[in-house]
Amino acid sequence: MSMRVEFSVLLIINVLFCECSNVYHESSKIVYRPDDASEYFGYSVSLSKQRLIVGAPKARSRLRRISSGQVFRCPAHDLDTNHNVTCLPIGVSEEIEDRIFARSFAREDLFKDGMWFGAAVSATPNGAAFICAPRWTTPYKDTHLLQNGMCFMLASRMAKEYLPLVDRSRQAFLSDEQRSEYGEFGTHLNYYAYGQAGFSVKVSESSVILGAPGLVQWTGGVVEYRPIDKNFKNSYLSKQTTINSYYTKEVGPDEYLGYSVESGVFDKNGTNLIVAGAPRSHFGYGQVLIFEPSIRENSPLNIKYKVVGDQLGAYFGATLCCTDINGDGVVDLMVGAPNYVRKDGVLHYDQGAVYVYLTNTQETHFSLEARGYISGSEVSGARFGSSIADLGDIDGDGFNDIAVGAPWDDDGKGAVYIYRGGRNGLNKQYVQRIAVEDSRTFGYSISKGVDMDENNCSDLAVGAYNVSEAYIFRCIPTVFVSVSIIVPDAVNLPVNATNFTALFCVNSTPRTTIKNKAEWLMQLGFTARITIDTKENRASFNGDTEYDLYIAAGNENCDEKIVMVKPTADLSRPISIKFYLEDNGSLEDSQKFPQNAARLSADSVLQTSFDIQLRRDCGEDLICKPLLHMSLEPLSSTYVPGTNDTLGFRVSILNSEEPSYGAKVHLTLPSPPKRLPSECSLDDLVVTCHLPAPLSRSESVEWEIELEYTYRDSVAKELKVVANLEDPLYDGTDIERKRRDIAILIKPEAKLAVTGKALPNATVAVTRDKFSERGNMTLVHYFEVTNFGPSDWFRLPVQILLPEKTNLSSQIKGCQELGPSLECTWDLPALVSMPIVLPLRFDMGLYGKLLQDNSQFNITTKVVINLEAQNKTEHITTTLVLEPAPPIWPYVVGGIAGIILLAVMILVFHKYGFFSRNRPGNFNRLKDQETDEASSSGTTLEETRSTDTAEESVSGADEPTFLTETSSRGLLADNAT
Ligand SMILES: [Ca+2]
Ligand SMILES: [Ca+2]
Ligand SMILES: [Ca+2]
Repeated sequence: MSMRVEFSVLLIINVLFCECSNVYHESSKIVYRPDDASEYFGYSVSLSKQRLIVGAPKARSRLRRISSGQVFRCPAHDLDTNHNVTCLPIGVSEEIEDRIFARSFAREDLFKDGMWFGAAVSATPNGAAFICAPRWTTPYKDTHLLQNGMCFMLASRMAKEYLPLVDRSRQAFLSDEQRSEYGEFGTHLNYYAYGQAGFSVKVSESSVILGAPGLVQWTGGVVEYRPIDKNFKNSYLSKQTTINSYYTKEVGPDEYLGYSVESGVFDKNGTNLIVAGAPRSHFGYGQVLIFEPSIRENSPLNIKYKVVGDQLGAYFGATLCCTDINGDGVVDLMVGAPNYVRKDGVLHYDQGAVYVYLTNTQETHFSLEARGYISGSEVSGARFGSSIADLGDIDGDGFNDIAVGAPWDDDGKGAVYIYRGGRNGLNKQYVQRIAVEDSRTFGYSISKGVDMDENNCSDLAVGAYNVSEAYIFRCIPTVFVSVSIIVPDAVNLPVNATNFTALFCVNSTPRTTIKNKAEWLMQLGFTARITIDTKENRASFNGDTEYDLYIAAGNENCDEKIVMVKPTADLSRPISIKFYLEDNGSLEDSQKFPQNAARLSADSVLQTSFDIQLRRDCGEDLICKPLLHMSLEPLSSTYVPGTNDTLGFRVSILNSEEPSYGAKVHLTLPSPPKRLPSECSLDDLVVTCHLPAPLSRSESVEWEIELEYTYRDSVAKELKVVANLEDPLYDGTDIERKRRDIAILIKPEAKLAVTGKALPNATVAVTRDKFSERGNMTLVHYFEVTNFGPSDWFRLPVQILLPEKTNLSSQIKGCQELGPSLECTWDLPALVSMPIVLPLRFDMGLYGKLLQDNSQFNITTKVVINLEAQNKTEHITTTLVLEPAPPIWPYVVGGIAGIILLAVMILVFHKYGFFSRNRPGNFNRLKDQETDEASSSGTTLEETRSTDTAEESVSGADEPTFLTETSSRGLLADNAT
C-alpha cells in the first residue's frame, strides 16, 4: 500500500555567519628606505597614483653641510615583485623635475639649516608634490630670524615656491584695546614673524590650506591658496587674504590654531569650508573651528561651527580628518586627541582617542552631532589619534573607512588601526590592527588611501620616522557570498513520490566593483558541507556530503542533489536540510599578495537550513484544511508590582478541522519574557512559537509566557500584548480570527507614612549668655517617610515646608528649594524607610529680638506627601525658650557701695602725693630707634624692586623689537641697499 505523501516548503532559516579576513594584506607589504642615512624619513607620507612621497625633515642636505630636510620619491608601480625598495631624494636624478628642483636648491635663501623641508607633504590633483618647510626663516636686521615657513610645489615641468608670510609690513603690529589677553594698549605683537606656515597642509581640488600655528603670538591661523583652474591644470595658485586671528574672539595667544588643517563641504550651498584644530585653545581643552575666511584681513574669521574637547590637556584637535562615514553624501569630522586619558580609576596616560562627529545638514545651516570616540587598544602612552587618514570605502559597503595611527603603541613599536564607517558613525571596534615587527613609531604618518594596483580598493601607506621606513599595504577586495537551498516544484510533486530534487546554491557578488581589469578574477575557495536529517536519518542523497567549491566573484553556482525519503519513515516532524560553507584556509601567510583572492563581506551568509514537512491524513483531496481558534488572556488582569500577581498571558490554539501543519503564532510583547517554551524563539520583543505538526483535529496547544517587570514608574498604565496567527494552510478570508490583543493593567500600590521628631528636644532653653553672644542656635528636625508596600514607589513627591526665620544649614539630596519650601522627589522601595535630616539654624543676631519680645519662639517644619490616593502630613515644632532675666537690685546696691569706696581711696592717695610723678626720661630715645629700623628696611625693598625691573628688560630683549608698521617698512629699505 503506497502512502500518500505531499511535499511542501514550509520553513527557511538563514543564519548569518562570516569569519572575515583582514582588509589589508600584511605579509606582502612593501618596505621603503632612503638610499642613505636620512633622519626622520617617514615623518610624512603621501601616496599618489604615480608614487609614494616621503618626507625626512631632519635629513642632511646632499649638497651643503646643513640639515635642511629631504623629500624622497619612492617608485610604487611594481608592487608584486619588489618588496624592499630604495627611495631617492628629489633633486639627484636626471629627470626634468629634478633639474628644475636643483635650480631652486642652489638658491641660498631658499634652502636653510633646520628648515624642516618635508615636515608636511601632499600630492596635488595633477600629480605634483606639495612640500612644506614650516621652520624656513628669513633674517631681520642682525638680530632676528623670522620663522615664516614656506612651501614648494614640484611637478614634472615646473617648480614653484610659496612664501606666504614674508611681507615685511606685516611681521608685527600694535595691539589696540580690544583684547586684554594680548597685553595692554600699544603692546608690540608678532604677526607673520613666527607664523610657521606649512606646519600642516591640506590639498583639495579647490584649495591648498596651510596651517600657520605661530601667527599672531602663536594664536595661529591658516593661509589659503586657490588654483586658478580646477584640478591644478595650471600651476599658478592665488593667495587669499590671511586673516589676522587677533580679531577672532574664539582664539587667543598660544592656542596654535592651524596645528592641523582640513577642508570639506558641510552645507547645501556647497562652499568648501576650512577646518582648523587649535589643541591648546579653550583653556587647554582644545577646539576645532570650521570657517569660511573673511575677505578683510582685520575681520574675524567667519566661524560656521566649532567643537570643543572634553578633557584638559588631551590635545584635542592635534589631527583632523573630514570624510563621509555615514554614507549620506556630506562630510563628517573626526578629531584626534592623542593625549586623551580614559578615566576609570586606573592610572593611565596618553592613550589617545579620535572623536567622531556626524554632520546634519539643514537648508542653509549644518550642525555636528557628537557620536563618541574610538580609542584603539587603549595602551598607555600609545598616542592613538596622532594621525588619521581617509581610506575611502575599502570594503564596498557604501561607507568610507579610516585608518588611525598610534605610533607609540606596544612599547613604541606603533600600530595602525582600521575602522569601518557605518550608518551611525564609526564602528567602535576596529576591523584590523596593523603592526610591523621591529618597527618604531609605526603610524606616525598615514597617507590618504589611493588605489595603486587598480583592484578598486585603496591601498595604505604608513611612515615610521624612528626607523627611517615607510610601507605600502595592499587592500584585498571584498565579496559578498550567500548560500541557499532551493527545492523546485515542491508543491507539484507526484503523490507517491519518495524523492525530490534540491539545489545547493552559492552566490557571490563583488562589493568593490571590478573595473578596467577583466582578467582580475577574484576567486574564493570553500569547503561545502550538506547534512540531512542527522538525528533520524529519514532521508539521504547519493554523493559526497562534503566537497571543495570554488566560485568566481559575480557568479552563482548551484549543485543539484536527489534526496531520497525512506518509505517507512515517520514523517510527522519536518526533515531538516543544512548547507554550510567554510572558508578554505587563510590568505595571511603568503609573502606574495594573493592576486585573485577576495575577502568575505561582514554580512555574508555562509550557512542556511531548509525544513521540509511531509503532510498526511488530509482526506481524499490531499489538501489539509485545518481551522485554528486562538485565544489570549492575561494571567492576572490587574498586576500590582510587589504582590504575588503574575505578569504574563496565556495563548491557546485549538484545531477543529483537518490536521494543521506549519502554523505559528507571533507574539508582540511589551517587555522581555522571563523564560520561553522550547517551541518559541525571541527576536527583539517578538516571540514566535511553532505549533506542533501535525496538530490534529480537536487537539490544542497552550503556552503561558511570564514577562519581566521592567518599569521604573509609579503611574498606572496598560501593557499591550498582540498575538498574530500565521497559518499557511488557511485559505479563508476571515482576517479577524488571526489577531488577538489584550491589555494588562499595571497598578502600583503603596501605603506610605511619615513620622517626625525634634532633636535634641522639643523645647530648647536659650541661656542669657548665649542670647547676648548673638550666635546661632542649631537644632535638627528628623523625619522618616516609610513605604509599607507592596510596590516600590518611583519619583515620590515630598514637600517640606521650612520654618520661618530659620535657615537650612545644608542641602538635601533630591530636593529643590522653591521659596519657603523644598520640593523633593525620591525613589522609595517597598518596606524601606527614608530618613530626612534637616539641620536648622536660628540666627540670634538677626531674629533674637523676636525671641526676646515673647521670651519664646516656635520653629515648625511640615512634611507633606501629596499623592492622588493618599495625603500624609507630619509636622515638628521646636520651641526656643529664653531664660528669665535676673533681678537688678543687687547691681544697684553694689554700685552705690563701690562709688563710696572709690571716693575714700582717692582722698587717701591724694594726701600721699601719688598723682605727681614725671614721664620716664628714655621714652623719646626709644621712639627714634624704631623709626631708624623702619626706614632701613624700606631701602632694601626698593633695591629688590629695581633688580626685578632690570631682569624684565633683559628678557624683553629676546622678544622681537618691531615698533610700528612704518618702522618695519623703513628697515626693509635698509636691507635692500
Ligand atoms: Ca556624513
Ligand atoms: Ca566601508
Ligand atoms: Ca588596491
